[in-house]
Amino acid sequence: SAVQSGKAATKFTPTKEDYQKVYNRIAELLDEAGDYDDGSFAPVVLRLAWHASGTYDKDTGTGGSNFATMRFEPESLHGANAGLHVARGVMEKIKQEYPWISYGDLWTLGGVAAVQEMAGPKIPWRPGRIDGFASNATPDGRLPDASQGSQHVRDIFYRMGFNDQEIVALIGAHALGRCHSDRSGYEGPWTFSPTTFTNDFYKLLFDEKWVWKKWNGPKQLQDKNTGSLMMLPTDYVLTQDKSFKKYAKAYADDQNLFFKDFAAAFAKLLELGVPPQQFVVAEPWTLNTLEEQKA
Ligand code: ZEM
Repeated sequence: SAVQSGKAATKFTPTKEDYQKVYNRIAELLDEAGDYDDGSFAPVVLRLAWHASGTYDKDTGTGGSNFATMRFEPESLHGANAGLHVARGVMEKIKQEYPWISYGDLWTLGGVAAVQEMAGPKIPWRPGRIDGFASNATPDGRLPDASQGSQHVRDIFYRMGFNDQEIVALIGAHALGRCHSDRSGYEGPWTFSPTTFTNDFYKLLFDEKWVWKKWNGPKQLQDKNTGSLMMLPTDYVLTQDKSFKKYAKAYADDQNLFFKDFAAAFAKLLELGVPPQQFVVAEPWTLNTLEEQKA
């Protein structure tokens, strides 16, 4: 062995194929959700990738996906992260099988697999994040508050370095998953197909009539027609703010444009806070879906 011979052990250098293996294992586990929500862990795993990255502050260079600090308290207990223990638990199984991958790479790769396996666009991705410490965590309050208006949404996303077009594209992820009253306080899904990536979020925003839900919970909207869909106040802002509305309409009218713009903005989100020299390749990779790998 390396120890007996006195030589340093050779460090395992994973290749693109190794990351594809991890991707594949994530993709399998996303589907093994049984009765959980709509039968898939993909939406909550996508939300983990977003919350791990969305703490970034461009002025101080703090936060972002590099150190995976949500593993530690108090960040794991921040109100915005309620429920994400489910996603971290799924990811932990993968970490046990592939211990060489960093948590930051694993969680962001989870976001990539979630989008792609739910029939979304290809998300360019590359490894290089390192595991940090609790001391690398950012204070509470960096993620958006759904009860607020357009000024708050801009403050939060401009801090990460996004523009209005990218903000609107990113929030289109609300085609997926649902709100849980025991997590955020809000309740219900945004679309009728919460495990398929579509531009339905924007279509519904404009096509349905939205009314305030009459209940004891936080202020949220429901579709007048069926009452079974929801919008957060920050979602509705995309139809009220002139600049946001322009992009939201464009995405409602053009699915391909949404897919293209979402892929670019989400790939950018996943790299926030990672020093460029840490990435092991200059050009991000495109990993294949399970479907594409079927002979
Ligand atoms: Zn969300 N999001 N989000 N989001 N989000 C929830 C759920 C999901 C906001 C927000 O407060 C909430 C982005 C932007 C913003 C997803 C992805 C992305 C929930 C419900 C809330 C309250 C949580 C719960 O109760 O479980 C706000 C205010 C946002 C911006 C203004 C961006 C950007 C996302 C990805 C790119 C996803 C996939 C979910 C569904 C999670 C699940 O468990 O089903």
